[in-house]
Amino acid sequence: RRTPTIVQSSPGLDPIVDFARSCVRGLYADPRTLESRFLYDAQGSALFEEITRQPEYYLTRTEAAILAAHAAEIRELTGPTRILELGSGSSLKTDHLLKAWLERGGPTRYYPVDVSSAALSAACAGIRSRFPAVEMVGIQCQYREVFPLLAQLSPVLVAFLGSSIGNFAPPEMLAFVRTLAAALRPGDFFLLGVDLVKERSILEAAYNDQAGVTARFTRNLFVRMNRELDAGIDLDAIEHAAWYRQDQELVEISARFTREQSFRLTPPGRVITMGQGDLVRTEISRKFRMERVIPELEGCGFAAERVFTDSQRWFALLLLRR
Ligand code: AVJ
Repeated sequence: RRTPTIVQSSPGLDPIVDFARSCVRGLYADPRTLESRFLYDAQGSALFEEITRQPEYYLTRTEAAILAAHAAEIRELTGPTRILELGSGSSLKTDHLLKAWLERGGPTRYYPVDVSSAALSAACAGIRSRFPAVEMVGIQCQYREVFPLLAQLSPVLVAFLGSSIGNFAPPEMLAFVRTLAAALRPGDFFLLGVDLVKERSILEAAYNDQAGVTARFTRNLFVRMNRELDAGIDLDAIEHAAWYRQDQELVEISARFTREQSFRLTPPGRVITMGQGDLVRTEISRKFRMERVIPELEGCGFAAERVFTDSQRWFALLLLRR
């Protein structure tokens, strides 16, 4: 039995210190925010997987159906590239891509990238058992840390699925796409999943599931602060809040404090006071319009090769060429 290979970026900063500093910075900011990347510890990644199975959360299901229908065509268009997936999570959607690559023969090389080592090991073990023929190296790091490796992996398809790009504010998204384009070689590909603008009720249901899994996902960030930063936050006084902001075409996800409380994050040991009703934004999830996002991506150095969508036009998969 070969065990999955996972490489880790050299930690420049102690992960606890990184988390603590980020929380202090965000909780003293106006409006208060926490960085979404910290949602994905082992529990958070497992909770996100559970979100993708909720009936209201149409994104994963819809994207998987688009991939199932078009993976072979995508492989036709890209040729036998390596596949590097950003934010691979459980990588189940990736099965469709790997199947299409394997069916055409030749080596299939897959590089899942994830910040969560638990999610990455689970994803690698799953792929290894379902696709023993795939040559795979898991890379545990933040997205931007992988950019310097891309030129060596060319010809490569970078997959960024699930509308994870929607977590970035507009300027950050543009910077991210430009940096990616600069790191790729001409002729390489970028496969991007984007959730599309739709009716408010559908969007708000997706981020407020009946079973309360999304609420547990939001609250888990504070569970993590208690565990890793010894914060002593009263978790019963935190509720999940998510609504669609039509003006900005994004779902804003926050934690709301239902009672006043003070807590301390160690290091650096600063006291934070939250008032009753105070909100801490944990995520934005942007919704896109095809006619706007495609020119934007083209302005960053990509050419739209093909656009795939579902019959309801709820979600789009964009195949872009560098
Ligand atoms: C993983 C960022 C795509 O925005 O839909 C789902 C995260 N948060 N429910 C999304 C999420 C709450 C998800 N992304």
